[in-house]
Amino acid sequence: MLKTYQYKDLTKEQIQELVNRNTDPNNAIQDTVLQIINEVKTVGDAALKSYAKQFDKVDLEKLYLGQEEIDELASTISRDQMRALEIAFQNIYKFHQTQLKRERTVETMPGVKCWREVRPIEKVGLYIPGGSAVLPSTLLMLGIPARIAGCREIVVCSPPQNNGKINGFVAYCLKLLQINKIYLVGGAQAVAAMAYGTESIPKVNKIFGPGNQFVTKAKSLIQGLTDVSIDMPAGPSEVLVIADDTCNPAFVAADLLAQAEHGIDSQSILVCTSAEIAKNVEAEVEKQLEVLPRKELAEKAIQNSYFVITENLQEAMDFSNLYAPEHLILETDEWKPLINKVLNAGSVFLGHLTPESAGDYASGTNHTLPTSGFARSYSGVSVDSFVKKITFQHISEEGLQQIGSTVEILAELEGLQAHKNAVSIRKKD
Ligand code: HSO
Ligand code: ZN
Repeated sequence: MLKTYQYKDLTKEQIQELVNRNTDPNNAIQDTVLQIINEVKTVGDAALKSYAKQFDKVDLEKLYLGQEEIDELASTISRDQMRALEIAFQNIYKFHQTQLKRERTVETMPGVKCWREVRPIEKVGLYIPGGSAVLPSTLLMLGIPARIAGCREIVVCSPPQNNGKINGFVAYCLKLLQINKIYLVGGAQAVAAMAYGTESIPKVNKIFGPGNQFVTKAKSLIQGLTDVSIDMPAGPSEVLVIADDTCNPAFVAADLLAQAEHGIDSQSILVCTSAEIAKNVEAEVEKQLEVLPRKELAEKAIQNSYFVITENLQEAMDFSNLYAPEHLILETDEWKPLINKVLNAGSVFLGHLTPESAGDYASGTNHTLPTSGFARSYSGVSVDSFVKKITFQHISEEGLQQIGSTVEILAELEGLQAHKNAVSIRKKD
């Protein structure tokens, strides 16, 4: 069922093809999304209501739920579920809290002091998907670093259920985050609304969150069209597992399927140093797949996935670094020496007892990560994503003496006389 390649038989071009995962090569989605963006920009709330009718099959009188409605929905979930969300909240909070560090002031020359100060991005927009699976965990992964950063306004958009509400788990997460409003808007129209602002929905400075291909396309388009930035281009979710003969094939199969059940365009790659183990993993995949409620989705994603057999772990790492996976799981006893060899990956899971699911929900790390090869150049979401770092400097009299002639000479060689004067006039004073 699964395509299997021998690493040593692959040419450079074939490897390139295997690691390439552009899901919209012909920009097929772009036209629709541009139309939606334009409609929201010009018509505002009325356009959002008509999209809710068209896509979410619901007539909305108002485009948000307030504190009372959120409280009521949150109270419908069980004690155990509340407790699990609270533990996840605490662990994610603990891990992210350490990311806010004050840097020291550097005196580059006597009297020339430079430093950076951290300031929150004032208004942020969080998109919480609600398509084939509602992901309250994503609200925690975005809301917690936004709170720690100190963002003044946190706008949350999520598509409404067809009763015009949101699910109780999302509502409970809003309460944990002390956010008292949620906008009932999904898809590309939510991104457009937060980028331009409408009568109901505030315009923000930066938009975060995963979504389907329409949401992702809208995020990259508004980045070019407006002054609003985005967290990262994020495509369908993916995992790459590296396994050797110390692995438990049933664990490996479970991890591949956990990824596959996200959606038909997800990818689960196994890079294995033993063809025999790979066969066992494949048998386990088939067995475990049979009883999954989301079997149909997972099966399609598995068809879109493949195995690579390598001679050793070094080759496996070489392939992984070329692929640059969103999630990398190292299911080998030898995971420690591999850490330094990881060059491109969003988030890494070490050893046999560290499933990706732990990081998806509750261990503390963020699950909003670069996909589609963007792990070559982007980091996952963290508190850093919600702040700016502003540089400051102060030059004293001594400092001006120290640095003055250097600046004057450099200004002169660039032919910028006014730059030189800005120093000379002070030196004379
Ligand atoms: N694996 C997804 C996150 C997620 N999984 C949410 C379950 N819920 C992207 O990292
Ligand atoms: Zn997941």
